[in-house]
Amino acid sequence: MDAAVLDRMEVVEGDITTEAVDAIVNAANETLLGGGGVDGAIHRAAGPGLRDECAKLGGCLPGHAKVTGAFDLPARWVVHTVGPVYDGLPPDDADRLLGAAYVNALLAAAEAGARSVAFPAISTGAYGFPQDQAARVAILSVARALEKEDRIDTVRFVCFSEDQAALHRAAMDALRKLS
Ligand code: AR6
Repeated sequence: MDAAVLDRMEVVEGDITTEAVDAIVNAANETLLGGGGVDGAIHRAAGPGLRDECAKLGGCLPGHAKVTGAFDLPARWVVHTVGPVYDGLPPDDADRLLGAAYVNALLAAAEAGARSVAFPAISTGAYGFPQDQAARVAILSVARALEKEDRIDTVRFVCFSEDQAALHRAAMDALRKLS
């Protein structure tokens, strides 16, 4: 791992709907028609135009990502991805699908023209992914993707609690020690 990659990643605690980055990532469901958690918060803050655009996308499979405008949000784009539902999956499959959600969201953002991207902790709410395991997958998969993706300058992990932020920082520290 190239340590310079970690300098392009930061962890903050906050509400992702207020992030003035180029693209925010939404932890959506396969319908892309809205829901609770961060998905609900993003749709409420973006306004009804977001649901109208999402309705034209034909849904999204777990691990994949689709881009829309951001309407009333401060960001320019919303990248909708779908994480895995943790229960019932072998842990390796869950990790692989969660990693794919992060990487494909990052690539979709880069493809749209974003240079800064903010992620919530995908799958760690309604989809039941253990917080520590999800933080390790998030940090490792994004770091590996950034090594190959120079269109993205910065990735911000917007955590919704102090504990979640601490787990993401610990995962960053563990990677830094390996680099
Ligand atoms: N900013 C940042 N993080 C947030 C915010 C916010 N405003 N609100 C919640 N979180 P979840 P999932 C955190 O359940 O597990 C939806 O109904 C939250 O604390 O939003 O991927 C979708 O429609 C948690 O750590 O997403 C799907 O049906 C994290 O965001 C389903 O939930 C993710 O929790 C997706 O489940």
